[in-house]
Amino acid sequence: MKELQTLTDRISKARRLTILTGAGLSAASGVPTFRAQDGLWRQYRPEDLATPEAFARDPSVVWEWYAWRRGKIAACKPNTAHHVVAAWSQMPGCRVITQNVDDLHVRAGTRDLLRMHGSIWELSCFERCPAGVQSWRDERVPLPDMPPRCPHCGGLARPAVVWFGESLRAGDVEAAAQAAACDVFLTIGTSAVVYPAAGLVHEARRQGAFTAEVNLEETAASSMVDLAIQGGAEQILPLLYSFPIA
Ligand code: BV8
Repeated sequence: MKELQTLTDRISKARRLTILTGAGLSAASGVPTFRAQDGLWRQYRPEDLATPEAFARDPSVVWEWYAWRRGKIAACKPNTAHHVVAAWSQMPGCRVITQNVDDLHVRAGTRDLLRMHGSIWELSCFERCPAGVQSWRDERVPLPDMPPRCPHCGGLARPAVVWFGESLRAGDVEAAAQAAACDVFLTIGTSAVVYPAAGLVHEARRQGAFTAEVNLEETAASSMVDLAIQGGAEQILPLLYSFPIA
């Protein structure tokens, strides 16, 4: 396929390569995506559970959902797409930005990963007590006490993820915007509907980057990128990866 060769060349020649990933990157590992049918948990839409309002209303049901996802993710391992992204991340000038909270990129050894929406393996204090604002890592599955408590103030602990209606960490938005200034911007496995992440490919294009998308299907970004390749990331990425030219 000519497109594959074009993109392989662009990536291997890029001095500044920026990669944005979404739930589709982890689909082949068995992690449910948000929009696919199996994305629904019971009858809830993710947007209904991943909000501070939902947590304040019923922290137990929201924690049950995160515990269910932690259980699923704990049984998964990075797939070939994660390993190719990890290899690219070793290249000078490469930035990897993910919307995923599963940390499979971390487990694949991705260098300098920007986790825009946080990590499902980190908790923080919902009451925002001074010591509990800084998140702490807890990978225990199952979590011994549900809902978990803040070890500092005994108040409710929450998943240290960015919920809908919550602003991202200031530094992360900044870093993501800087990473959009690149030669090649590659968006992989995201439906491109959640902002500010979905705005990055537009920003990259505005700054003159060659923009490309790998996704199983058409997305909100497909019509505006220079090159859209339809297929599974776990199949396509190994074809795009050429050992770095010394
Ligand atoms: C904010 C963490 C300031 C939690 C997540 C501008 C316009 C419109 C709305 C807004 C806007 N600005 C802000 C908003 C509101 C909102 C938003 O964007 N709403 C959307 C729904 C319209 N944004 C926010 O609230 C953000 N905060 O802006 O703060 C502010 C506040 C209020 C008002 C104004 C400004 C915070 C957003 C972060 C929310 N947290 N996750 C958790 O995980 O529990 S978002 C979460 O959903 C994920 O992290 C991810 O970002 C998103 C899911 O999207 P994808 O990853 O793309 O997954 P999806 O399932 O949708 O698609 C999978 C894709 O993969 C599909 O295309 C499929 O075809 C493809 N695929 C499947 N298998 C494969 C594959 N591709 C390749 N290979 C395969 N094998």
